[in-house]
Amino acid sequence: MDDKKIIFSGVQPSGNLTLGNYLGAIKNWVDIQHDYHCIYAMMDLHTITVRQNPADLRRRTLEVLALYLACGIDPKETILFVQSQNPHHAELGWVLDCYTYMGELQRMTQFKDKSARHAENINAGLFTYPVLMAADILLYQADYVPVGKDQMQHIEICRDIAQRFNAIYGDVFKIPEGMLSKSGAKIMSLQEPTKKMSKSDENPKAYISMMDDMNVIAKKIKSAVTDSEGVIEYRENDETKAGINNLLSIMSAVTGKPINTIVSDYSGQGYGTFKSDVAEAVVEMMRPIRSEYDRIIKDKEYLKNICAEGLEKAYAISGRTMRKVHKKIGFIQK
Ligand code: ATP
Ligand code: LTN
Repeated sequence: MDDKKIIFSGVQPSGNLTLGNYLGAIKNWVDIQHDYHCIYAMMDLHTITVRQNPADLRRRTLEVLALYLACGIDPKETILFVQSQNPHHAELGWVLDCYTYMGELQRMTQFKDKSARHAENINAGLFTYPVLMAADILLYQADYVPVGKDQMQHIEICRDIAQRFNAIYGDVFKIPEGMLSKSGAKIMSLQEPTKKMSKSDENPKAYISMMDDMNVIAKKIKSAVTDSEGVIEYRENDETKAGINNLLSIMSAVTGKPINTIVSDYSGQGYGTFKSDVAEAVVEMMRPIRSEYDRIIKDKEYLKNICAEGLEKAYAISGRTMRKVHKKIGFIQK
């Protein structure tokens, strides 16, 4: 084994991926893939914490994989697999449930948000979601977990659970660290820019889907909510500037230019020109990804083969951790 560190992350196939998922997570995965051993999964076990239509879930799981590939993830270097196909995730999830306190889970922001949004279905899986996520990460002894800002609280609880377990049984789990992308870690809704852009928002104008047509993307950006001040300036803690702050963050994440440079490039200009330029930059970034995606998604055999190969490698790694856990806890070896 070389001394490259291990990366684990994943996205739920709960809807069409958004510009937020891309800029906050996947783009970063692509940028770092040669410097680490990377393992990325389609998190379908997490997805069923909210009711899903089975046919849609099946289709979306392969769509998410096709998007990872279209964005530039190299399946020869990276392990890609479907979470539910590796039984170790649910298995370690159960064990870790017994080392997690109700009080810790009650504090999770995502649980509070999702239970407010799905009041008719506040199930136990939604509650223990972060424990399953901890199992995902700890199974692979990951050093880093590249995610958007909204997931950092889940990384913190993962570290707490791992440290608690290690304190009892010795060094079983590597303690992972979250990894935020330099820009784009939190892309906001285009309609309510104080809320994060989310693929499950009921208003499709609020998010840019990776599946949107290029003219739809441009239209959504041009009709993004801003303010009436007419000044292009980044003011982090000023809520009235949330719309412009967000467009500046998007522009910066897409072009790689620092926000300050963009602000000075547009000094004295109106929102119209700025929005058109942001729209064009996003469209130009998405166009090649879309055409690659359209090509890859047709080849279901290819996609299924990648999952099968990835699963075999993932299962071997997670099996080592699982055996260690069984032994430490006192389960009888097979
Ligand atoms: P849902 O709306 O179904 O909860 P989501 O859009 O939040 O889903 P996830 O699958 O939960 O997407 O997240 C996948 C990855 O994308 C995570 O690393 C998450 O932090 C990141 N991410 C999601 N939304 C954003 C956003 N608006 N800005 C930056 N990163 C984001
Ligand atoms: N909760 C994550 C998806 C996820 C994940 C993980 C991310 C599930 N398990 C393990 C990183 C590592 C989300 O993005 N909402």
